[in-house]
This record gives sequence, structure tokens and C-alpha cells, in this order.
Amino acid sequence: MAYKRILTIQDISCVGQCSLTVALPILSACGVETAILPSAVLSTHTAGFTGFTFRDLADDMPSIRDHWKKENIQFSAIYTGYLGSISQVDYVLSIREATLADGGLLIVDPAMADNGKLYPIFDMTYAKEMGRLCAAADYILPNITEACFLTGMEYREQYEESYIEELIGKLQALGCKNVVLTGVSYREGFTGVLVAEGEKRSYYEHTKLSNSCHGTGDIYASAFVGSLVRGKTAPEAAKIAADYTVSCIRYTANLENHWYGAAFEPVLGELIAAIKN
Ligand code: PXL
Repeated sequence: MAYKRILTIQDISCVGQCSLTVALPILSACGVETAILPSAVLSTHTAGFTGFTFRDLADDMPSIRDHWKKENIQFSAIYTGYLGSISQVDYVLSIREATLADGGLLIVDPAMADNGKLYPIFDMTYAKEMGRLCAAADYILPNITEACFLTGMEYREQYEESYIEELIGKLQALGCKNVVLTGVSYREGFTGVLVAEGEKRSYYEHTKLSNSCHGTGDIYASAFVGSLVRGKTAPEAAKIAADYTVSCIRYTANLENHWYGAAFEPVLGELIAAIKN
């Protein structure tokens, strides 16, 4: 069996349990060698903390890419999350060109928005550029808010299957045929994930817990990518990632003052066990 190596490109929020501090341990737990390319360094994430520092690392990307190319470094998959600035989209595309192995996957989590709003520091120009990256991906993992910013559709909290199907169609029209849409809820107390691979659909519904945590999108995407790269199908990976994320949120509900992220560490064993099955 070829040993899999992933490159993940997203920010380091030094404190806050999101992006690289979540992706690296989760991908490692999935049994995959993980290389990282930090897109930015922040003192904390931007959801709930104020006065955070932010350093965009876009300028380092071309020389890192060129060094890897010279060393003939190749990745089985590239997984991107929160990027620091719009110039990074072209850098990511050129890193893919230089380092993605034949048959390797580009998986894009367009981490830029939630609950109907863009994250601080992002604007519509960023959303448009993210659309260009999504167009080039093999899999994209938006939540409904991100799907709306990518397609121009109206954000709704209540909807029917026809609204979700229209969103999927518009996302696929961007250019990526495989869409993993998270946070699709058709009834009170439940939510789920819809996996669209071309015309094929699979929906996995699970309990919606009353507490919600920051960073669960990153936990979900990391567990999905790790499972997929370990050979699970997309619907299997979507289920493993959903069950794991629910466990993280459930664990966090019992902690005091843990508003900034989800305690994903104590339940990593469940993810490892699920991937072994
Ligand atoms: O979890 C997504 C995320 C990643 N990185 C930074 C963020 C957020 C969400 O707000 O602020 C810096």
C-alpha cells in the first residue's frame, strides 16, 4: 500500500481550536502523513475574539512551491481551508500544478462564512475568487452560507429539498461535480450532510445538538478528507466525519467556558476506530 501524504493549506490560529491546529492532529489520527502550508498566522481565530493579530503569508508561497518542485515533493491530496488573501488562490493552483501526484485530489473547504455572514476580513471579491478555486477542485465542502456566497443564491434558514437541489446544481455549474454540503436540516432536532457526486445523491442525517461550537467545519472537513484519502467512499467519509463531529460537540457541551472551539482531542479514538472498520 502506498503511504499517503496530504498537504493542507490553511491558517494557524495560534489559539482557538480551528484550521491547522485541528487539521494536523485529525489527519494524523486518520493515519496519513500531513504536510502543512500556513496561509496566515493569527493570534486567535476571528469568531468571538476581538483585537486578534493577522499576518498574511501569501508572499512566502511562491518560494515554498519552487523549493518543493525542485525537491520533487509530491502529495496524494491537497486540502485547502481558510486562506489569508485573494492572491493565494492562484498560488494554490500553481502548487497543485507543481506537487499533486497523478490521480491526486484537490479538496476545497471554502471556509469563509457561516450563519448567513462572511467571516470578518472577507468580502465579495474574496468569495468570487474562492469560487474560482472551487471550480478547479475534485471535492468541495461548503456549508449552506458558503454555498450561497459561491452561487449568489439567497440564504435561507428554512427550506425544502428543491432549494438544496438548486444550490447543488449551481455549485456543480461552477465546475466541481462533487459537492459535500454540510448543515442540511429538513426537520427540527436533526441536521445532516448531502453528498452529490455528479447525479448521484446520498444524505446522512444525524442529531442536531443544542450547543454549537466554532471550528466544527474544520473538524468535519479534516475528518472527511482523512477518511477519503484512507480509501473510504465519499458517503462513508461523510458519515464518519459527521459522527465524529457530533461526538466532539457533545463532549464540549459538558465543559465550562469552552465557547471558542470544540474539544476534539478526547474523542479522537472514535475517529481512529471508525476508519479501521
Ligand atoms: O473555523 C474557520 C476559521 C478558520 N480560521 C480563522 C477563522 C475561522 C472562523 O471564524 O476565524 C482565522
